Amino acid sequence: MNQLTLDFFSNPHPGFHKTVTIFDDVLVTDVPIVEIPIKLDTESILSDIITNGEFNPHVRPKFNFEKIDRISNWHKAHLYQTEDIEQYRYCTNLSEKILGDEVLPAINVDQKMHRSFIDQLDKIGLVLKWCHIMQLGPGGYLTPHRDLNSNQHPLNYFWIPLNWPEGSKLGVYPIGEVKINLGSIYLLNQKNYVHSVANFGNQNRYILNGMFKLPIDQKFSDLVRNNIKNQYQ
Ligand SMILES: O=C(O)CCC(=O)C(=O)O
Ligand SMILES: [Fe+2]
Repeated sequence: MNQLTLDFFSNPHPGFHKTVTIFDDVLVTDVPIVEIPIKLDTESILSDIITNGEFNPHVRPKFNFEKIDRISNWHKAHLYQTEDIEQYRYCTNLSEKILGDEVLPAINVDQKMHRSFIDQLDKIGLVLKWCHIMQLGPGGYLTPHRDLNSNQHPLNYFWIPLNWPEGSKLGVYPIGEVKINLGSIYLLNQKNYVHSVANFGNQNRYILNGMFKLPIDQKFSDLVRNNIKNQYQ
């Protein structure tokens, strides 16, 4: 584990004390993370994916200007990709395309795979735009970072734990370590708040992350609003 990540998880955080304005377009609301408890069957999602998914290690643990690795023991598989997403970000043939310095693994646009997750989302009126599964192995970590991007809906980014073996951690500044409940969807404002994950245990940890197609269903939007109120007001 690198020192920055160790410090992030061992030092106290100040807590989030700002007054929150909840917008009508609820995913524009600027809070660090919101838990949406909805009782997803994570076991069936995980077993479905583990049998179908093909994991690729991240090719660049460190960028040229950095002195320390930002990533360790972190692997990903593309799970779902709608055709309307910017094609340039991904490639269909690993050896063919290189974007910047990063080689991105093949995408799977087969919507028949991974039915468990897609069907469960369907029941609550949600449709995927894209989705990855992330495997974080023993000793793995992502150094505290923000994911700078042009997403106008900072809460349109889901992070869903599929298992949570002992020693797994998610931290978001300024809240600190997040208590994880399997079955919940976490909307993570990865754009505006520094966050980090680590695996201090000895088993693989799996999460799904991605974006929903907008606009989201009215019922889900109300659910998000209520949970922001409960968690921040
Ligand atoms: O938990 C993970 O594997 C990824 C966490 C993260 O940094 C992100 O989703 O932006
Ligand atoms: Fe991130």
